[in-house]
Amino acid sequence: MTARKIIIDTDPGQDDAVAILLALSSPEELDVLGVTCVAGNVPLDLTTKNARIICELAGKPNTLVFAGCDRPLGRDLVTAEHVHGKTGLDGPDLPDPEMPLQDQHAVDFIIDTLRAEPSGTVTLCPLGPLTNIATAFQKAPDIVQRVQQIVLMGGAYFEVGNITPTAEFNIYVDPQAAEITFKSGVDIVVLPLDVTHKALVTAPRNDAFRALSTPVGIAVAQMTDFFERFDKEKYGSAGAPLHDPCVTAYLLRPDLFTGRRVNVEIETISELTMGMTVADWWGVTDRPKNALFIGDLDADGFFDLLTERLARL
Ligand SMILES: [Ca+2]
Repeated sequence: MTARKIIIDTDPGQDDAVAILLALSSPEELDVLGVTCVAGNVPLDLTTKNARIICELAGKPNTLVFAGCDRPLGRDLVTAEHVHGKTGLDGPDLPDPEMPLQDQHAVDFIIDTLRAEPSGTVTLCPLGPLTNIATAFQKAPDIVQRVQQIVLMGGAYFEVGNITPTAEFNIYVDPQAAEITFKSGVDIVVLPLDVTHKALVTAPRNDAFRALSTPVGIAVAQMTDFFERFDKEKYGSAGAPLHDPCVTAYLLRPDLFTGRRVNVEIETISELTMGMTVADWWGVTDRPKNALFIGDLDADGFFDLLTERLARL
């Protein structure tokens, strides 16, 4: 089996960090061609720094990390320090990165890679606002049909919103980019809040990370400890939802997830519901089905996979 080629597009973020660690721990299955950073949870200068901190934590300093778009296509940047802390990676005390940021712009890396690799062999894995992806599609429309699949964290339907009453953060930050992506015709798998809110880091699950007693295991436990404070106050839930690692876990073990092929449209006009992912879960329209919208996962299987793989780093 050859490893599946992926580009991780990300705004780290503690949960992005765990998603990246899971990918880098699984080289037999996933070939991380590059990590492209975008402004989102925190501004771009911090997401590019955090991505490199995580690659070094994973012992993979040769990973290619690129800086992308520093603001959404048509709106002011909204960030989420209230969730992720001032640095975006609050929790563990990790050293500043020594590995370089690549000179090339993330959008050009995405374009060049999709043109250079055989058509249909590169999967895009967005974990933040979709600005880099949409910009690449607009700048080089020829690459759209070359994308194997987009597997993204974003949106919500039954769980509605986490940044507004109706919108999930990644989609809300750049709804125009989300609309371009969802209308692109690429095969899309969506990991929305409906499933990520079932991937909860309970105390025993976090103890399992800590018990790895490795720098990675301890850092992940510290990150989720920090992240958890916000969610427990807000939702009273049993622990922090690990949103972005659902994307990597889906690539490794799609059998852990269930969903439904539906039409998903993005609200880009109404300020009241801006960035809402309008998913036709019940099939009440004849709009074309453009996404596999995931609704459930085997949470124990997910955490077993995560713990087993993180132990490899
Ligand atoms: Ca993210």
